Amino acid sequence: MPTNVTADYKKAEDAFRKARDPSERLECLREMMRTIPRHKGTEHLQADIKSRIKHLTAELSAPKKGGKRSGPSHVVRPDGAAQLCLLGPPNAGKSSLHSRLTGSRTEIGPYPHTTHLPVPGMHAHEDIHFQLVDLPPVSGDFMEPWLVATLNPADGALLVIDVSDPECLEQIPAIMTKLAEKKIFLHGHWPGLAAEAEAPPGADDPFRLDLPALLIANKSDLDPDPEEVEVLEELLGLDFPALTVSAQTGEGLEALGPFLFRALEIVRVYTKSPGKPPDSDKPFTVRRGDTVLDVARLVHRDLARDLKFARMWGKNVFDGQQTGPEHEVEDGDVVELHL
Ligand SMILES: Nc1nc2c(ncn2[C@@H]2O[C@H](COP(=O)(O)OP(=O)(O)O)[C@@H](O)[C@H]2O)c(=O)[nH]1
Ligand SMILES: [Mg+2]
Repeated sequence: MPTNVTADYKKAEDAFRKARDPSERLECLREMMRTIPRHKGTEHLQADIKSRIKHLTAELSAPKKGGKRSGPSHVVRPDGAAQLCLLGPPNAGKSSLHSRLTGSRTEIGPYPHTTHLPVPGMHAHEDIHFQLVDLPPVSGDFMEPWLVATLNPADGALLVIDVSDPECLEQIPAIMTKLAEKKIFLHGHWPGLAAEAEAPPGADDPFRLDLPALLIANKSDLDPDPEEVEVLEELLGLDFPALTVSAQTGEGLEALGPFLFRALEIVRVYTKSPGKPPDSDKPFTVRRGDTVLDVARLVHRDLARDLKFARMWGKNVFDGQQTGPEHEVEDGDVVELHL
């Protein structure tokens, strides 16, 4: 990134990095375009911003089919505790996994390229859900141009391979190269398992996307060697955490929810109204390090603005303890917000 940009531009860029909602991201891009200093050193960046505005605008104004669809077609609004995208070569079993894990009816076929659009679905883990997005395959030859916009809001990637197919040794590096051409980089550094893999380099480029990835070695029913995935990772030089599963038999799939919960450091918080029992069936989810104020923001924007203090019940507080907005929440905390 050019160094001689203004404070206003930097502010817009920071907001862009943090924004997850597609329309919010578009707003930020417009602000970046408005505030970027116009000189030779920023020409590349200006062009990049312009093309992203164009694409995102097109996505957000996608035509409504039969008057039913109201959102964008290729950008899936994040929902649940986290959003994970299924990446991988054709026929690896992405759609089969998606269908088994979320109960979706995404198209499954013994021939490649059955899936044409992102398909969201919710995977239940205890009392929360993870949003899994089924995607068309990526290969060395082809990647849907809109995939970049789709991957942007994701919290992580599930890289699915067919362990019984030796071709995955060529497919994985080809996929990584294809993604890198679009500034998308997969790494094994999940926040909750930070010590186990190398961290991605701190990026200056606002459009670079570093996504933590979990390798899903699918079709274990066809290749029952439990060491296979370790051998593959060794050969590929990958340090991603891995799960060996079978979408067909269901073997290994029960480990996904607990993995995501731990790796993404999900924290569940239950809200309550004064004098009433907590809403124990539907927690709000934040991440380790997040505060009472972050919870308030999820409940309602205005609430965050007017929040004075909270009363809390949980592991690190005594029953009914009064805490400030900056108090860090723990998994299982009950919070009563006071304005
Ligand atoms: N034996 C076996 N076959 C599978 C498994 N998962 C998927 N398949 C088959 O592999 C083919 C491709 O599956 P699909 O889910 O469409 O793959 P995608 O292209 O990655 O979405 C289909 O014929 C599936 O029935 C598995 O775990 N074991
Ligand atoms: Mg598919």
